[in-house]
This record gives sequence, structure tokens and C-alpha cells, in this order.
Amino acid sequence: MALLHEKLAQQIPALRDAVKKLTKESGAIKVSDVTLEQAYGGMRGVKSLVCDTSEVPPDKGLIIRGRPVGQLTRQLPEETLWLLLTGEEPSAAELADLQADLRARARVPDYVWAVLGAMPADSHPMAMLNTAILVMERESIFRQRYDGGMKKDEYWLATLEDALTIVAVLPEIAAGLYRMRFGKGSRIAGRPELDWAANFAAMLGIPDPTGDFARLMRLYMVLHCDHESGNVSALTTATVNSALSDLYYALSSGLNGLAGPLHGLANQECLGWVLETNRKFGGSPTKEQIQAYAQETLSAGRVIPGYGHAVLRITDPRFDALLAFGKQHCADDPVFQTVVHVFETVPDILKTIQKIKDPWPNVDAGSGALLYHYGLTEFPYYTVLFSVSRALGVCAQAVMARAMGLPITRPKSVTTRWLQGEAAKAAGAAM
Ligand code: NMX
Ligand code: MLT
Repeated sequence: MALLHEKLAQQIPALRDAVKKLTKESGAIKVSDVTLEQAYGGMRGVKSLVCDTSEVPPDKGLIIRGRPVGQLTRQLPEETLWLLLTGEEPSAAELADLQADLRARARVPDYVWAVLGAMPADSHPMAMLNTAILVMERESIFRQRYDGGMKKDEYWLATLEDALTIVAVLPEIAAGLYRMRFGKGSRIAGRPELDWAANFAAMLGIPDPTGDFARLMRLYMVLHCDHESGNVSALTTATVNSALSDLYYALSSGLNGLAGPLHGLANQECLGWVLETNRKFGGSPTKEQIQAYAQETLSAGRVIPGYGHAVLRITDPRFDALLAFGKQHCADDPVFQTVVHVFETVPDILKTIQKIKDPWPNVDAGSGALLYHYGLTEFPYYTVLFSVSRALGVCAQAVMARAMGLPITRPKSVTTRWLQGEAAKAAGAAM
């Protein structure tokens, strides 16, 4: 048994006992109230999910298993995966064992390439990625074992099998579809001597004489991996997986949510917006020009991509980490400079709009400019990178959910007529 399996097999019985005890002894404790406004408002702020892999306090940002994300910027994504799953940093032996396990699983079946090759040449890279994950469903160990009568307390183990295979193959799939979709030539074979993110960078084929692009990929993969469980990609993955649809079904569903412009696709939109300002003003724009373009965007009824957040009320620490990387590696790049100028300008504009609760940049505001700097200029591809990273977190969440034996997700809905009745009753009681 691989060391990660062993570690989880040791930890999970205690976790199950703790959850059982908590629900038995304190099951009636109230954790949230729901207002009518929240029912119509995307359930914003309703505490109704359990997620142990990470948390996002509005005034602090992402904390993975107790470690603020700003302290994890030097980790390898494999270390972060171990941390997400176990709550501990891996030892050198544990890390090497996980890396060897991932390498052994990194084989993409030929039928995946055949399906991708049959898609229209102008398919969105996110549609290609999610199609690839979905067709690989036939590899699911969870489904095979479930069909064979697997016991409920082994669900986590079969989910972990699927999770590790998915994490292992995603860089190959994502790099292969990049080369196919953007006419970059044939696929580049993986280099097993490299770590997971550096190997991904190598398979993309972006020239990287300094190794800085590989460094960026490691950082990017750590920063985007998890953001508690209420965001669209995590919530969707968890909901689909709660029906015991295996992780191939669940992850492709969740990542379809990440493909929305209000969620992960904002990174594509954000770079598009930054480049458009540079194009419009013939170079890196002044703050006044950015102000004017921001006002024009808002007056057209569009959002400023990369700004605002459903939970955060500060500059996203993931943006801070990307900004620090850019200042260190490409401070003179005009696209990066525009990102900095937008950051110095846009929050003050958004602060003047009362309905906007968070005027600060989120993770998507800075990532595109860095990728662009290193020559990854095809910005419809950017959400694929977000997806490869996000798979680490949502797959870890699924393993934990099956370990805890969480049931099928099924909240209750009400009708507008029912809410009107409740509102009338409340008004009557107040008179
Ligand atoms: N530009 C213009 N308007 C905005 C922005 C923005 N950046 N952010 C929020 N608003 C508007 C929002 O559209 C809403 O308007 P309306 O009531 O007319 O529908 C109003 O302000 C209130 O929104 P909030 O309560 O502040 O934000 P909410 O929780 O509903 O949405 C986002 C959060 C992230 C969807 C929203 O801030 C947004 O659309 N931002 C731009 C897109 C983006 O960067 N998304 C990426 C999020 C991070 N990620 O990777 O997933
Ligand atoms: C995320 O990383 O999922 C985004 O910041 C969106 C969110 O948390 O709602």
C-alpha cells in the first residue's frame, strides 16, 4: 500500500468517530440562519457545508489545513495535495512515494486523443478538457468496485484511486490538448525525472531556458488548488459525487462550472481586458486612461474581470503571491505593468459603487499577465490551467466526503408563492 493510503487509513477511523460523536451529541446546534434575500441571492454566506481541506475567512483569504496560502508559495503541488488530504506536510519519503505513484499512473489512453482529435478545431479548450475527463470515466475504479458490491467504508479508498489517477493524467491531457488546439505540433512526452508541475510545463513546450516558467507553474498550481467548498467548481463536484457518480463524472461537471466568466474564465477575460486597454491606448495606459476604460466597461453593464469576490473582503492573498512573483521576475513587462496600474486604479472606482461588496482583485486579476510574459499567450487556455490545479482540491474534498460517509446532497427549495406567504405573515405579525 502506498504511503498516502497508509496515512489516510490510519487517520480516517478517528475522523469518522469524531463526526459521529459530534452529530450525535450536538446535531441540533444551529450553524446558520437563512434569509429570504439569501434564498434569492446564491445562498451567499449560508453556512451549510463542511469542508476540512481549506477555509476562506473573508478578512484573511485561503487557508489550507491551517496554513495561510502565502506560506505555501514554495511548496510543490504534490506537497500541497498531501497537505489537503492529510492535514500534514509530507516527509521526504512520503513525497517521493506520492510522486512515484503519480508517475506510474500518468498514462492517457489512446481513445482520449482520438475523441479530442474528432472535436471541431475551434472548440473551447475547457470543452476539450472536460470531454477528455468524461470519456476517461471508463477507467473509474470507484464504478468498477461499486458494481462489484464494494462496502460503504471503502468508498474513500476507491475515490482516492480515481483521484490519484486523475491528478496524474491531467497534465498530459492538458498539455496535449494545448498543442493540438493551438497548432503547436505533436505532443511532447513526459519527463519522469521532473516534479508534477515542471513536467507539465515541459510538456506544454513553452521555451524555458531559465526554469522560471516551471517555477510559475508550481506556484500557479498551489495557489488555485482549493478555495473551501462553496465555490461553483467545488460545490458542483461535491454535489455530483454525493450521488456516488464517480470522480470522472463529478470533476468534469465541476470544471464545467469553472468555465463560467464569473468563476475561472475570469482569468481569460481579465487578460483580454488588460490587453484591450494596451491596444486601445497604444501601450501601457496611464491611470487616467485605465479609469476611463473601467468606466466605459461599467457603463456598458459589464463587470471588471478579476475584481470582486463572493466571500473575500480584502485583496486576495493569491493575487498578492502572483504580484510578488511578477515584481521579482518581470517587473518591466508592459502587460504586467498594466496589471499593476489596474490594481492601483480599479479598487477606488469600484469602492464608489455601493452594491459592490468587494472592490479588490481576486486570483484571476494577475495570473494571465505572467503566463503571457512567458509566451503562453493563448488566453482561452488559461482556465485549463486553473482546472488542473483545482482538481487537486476538489478531488481531495471528495475523498474526505466519502471518508466521512456524507450522504447525497439534497437541500430543500421553496416557491416564490411560499416566500410571499411568509413575508405576508411576518408583515402581519409586525402590525
Ligand atoms: N465589476 C462590476 N460589477 C461588479 C463587480 C466587478 N468586478 N463585482 C461585483 N459587481 C456587481 C455584481 O455584478 C452585482 O451587480 P448586480 O446586483 O447588478 O447583479 C453587484 O456588484 C453585487 O455583487 P457582489 O455581491 O459584490 O458580488 P457577488 O458575490 O454577487 O459576485 C463575483 C462575486 C466574483 C461573481 C463578482 O465580483 C464578479 O462578477 N467579478 C468579476 C468576475 C470575476 O473576477 N470572477 C472571478 C472570481 C474568482 N474566481 O476565480 O472564481
Ligand atoms: C475560487 O477560487 O473558487 C474563487 O475565488 C471563487 C470562490 O471562492 O467563490
